[in-house]
Amino acid sequence: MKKKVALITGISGQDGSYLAELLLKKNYVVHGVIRKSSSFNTGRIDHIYVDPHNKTNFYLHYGDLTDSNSVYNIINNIKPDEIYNLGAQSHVGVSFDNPEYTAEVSGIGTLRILEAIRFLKIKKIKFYQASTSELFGETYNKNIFNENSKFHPKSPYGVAKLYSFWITSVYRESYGIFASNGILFNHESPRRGETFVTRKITRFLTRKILGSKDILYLGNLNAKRDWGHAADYVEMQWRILQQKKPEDFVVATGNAYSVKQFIETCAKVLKIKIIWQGKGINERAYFINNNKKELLIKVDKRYFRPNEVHYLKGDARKAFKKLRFKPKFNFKDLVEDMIKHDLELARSEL
Ligand code: NAP
Ligand code: G4F
Repeated sequence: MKKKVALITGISGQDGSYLAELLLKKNYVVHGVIRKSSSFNTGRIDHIYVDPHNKTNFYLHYGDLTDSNSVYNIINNIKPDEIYNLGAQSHVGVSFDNPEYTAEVSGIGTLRILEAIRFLKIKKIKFYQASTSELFGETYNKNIFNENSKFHPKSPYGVAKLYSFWITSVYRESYGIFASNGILFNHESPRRGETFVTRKITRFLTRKILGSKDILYLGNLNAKRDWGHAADYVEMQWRILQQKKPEDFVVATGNAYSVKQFIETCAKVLKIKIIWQGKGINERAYFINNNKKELLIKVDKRYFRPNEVHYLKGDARKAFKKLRFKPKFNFKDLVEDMIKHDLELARSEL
């Protein structure tokens, strides 16, 4: 039987690397788009690339979502069965500093792919758009968001992704392209970028218990997120494209925890005692070790955003039913997985 061919933008990112592994296990030929960078940016996929088993089914191409020609040429050369558009400037905080670039990559980048599919008239292509819970932004009456909830993005990233969400829907309705949005709530893993809050915390705490003298500076400790595991969520990305008809799905766990609760769960897993003192900008966490109190975490307003999404919790009942979504990792499993990995990493750095 002819193998299915997938193209992944953002293959060097957290989700891209898990999705590539998943598709290779499912016997796909996987092509990925990587950017030219002055330093190595393929750390999450090097193990796939060097594995001799993947010699004839894993390919990387230089390209960029800001460059229409590269997007068009890659799609034209590969003629994939499925395209997963995971490439993005994906950091909400950074999007306030680079709003135009964020719009180009995370917004117009999606249009560039859809336009290539339209021009090339490759009917078989199924398109997945990495949409996000950042589309919801504001909490109105109900504290839980589903596919029918109102959108109210609160960052340049959220607005760029809102464009992508709607242009995906418009190309589906206007041109009959199989194009679906996965509206994914936060998902983390040991491969999460180190500037996102969960990984920033697990990297810091695991170094700390091995003797680091550093202090961690964080922003809003009270923000709540619905945190799942990336390995579970890429399976849903694939399942969304295996449906008979293109549709949009919310993917979430249905539980929300604050940044502070994330820290406390890490402390429990690491069996360390921390106490909190002060309020607001003066809030601090201390590490209690042999009855000695050592400063661990301080709030730093440099990490506050000009506009904050305070609360995100998803209602994924549609995905539970239609995609048979059953996450393997709960919140504690996720924290344990990240801590275990980062503890080994910290030890290897000693
Ligand atoms: P990530 O780790 O930040 O990965 C982003 C990927 O996009 C990287 O491979 C990056 O390449 C690539 N990229 C950045 N700019 C690009 C450009 N101009 N052209 C082509 N590729 C570019 O993000 P992630 O956590 O895996 O998330 C995957 C997707 O899901 C993103 O679109 C994100 O916005 C969306 N999403 C994520 C979450 C979440 O909680 N993780 C939730 C909802 C939606 P480099 O490695 O070279 O930087
Ligand atoms: O880890 P974060 O930066 O993730 P955020 O902003 O929720 O965005 C992530 O999830 C979205 C899905 O909802 C994705 F679309 C997006 O691509 C990305 O993957 O921040 C989480 C929360 C925020 O409220 C932030 O203000 O943590 C708060 N926070 C507190 N201190 C911090 C910090 N965030 C970061 N990055 N760094 C801090 O020091």
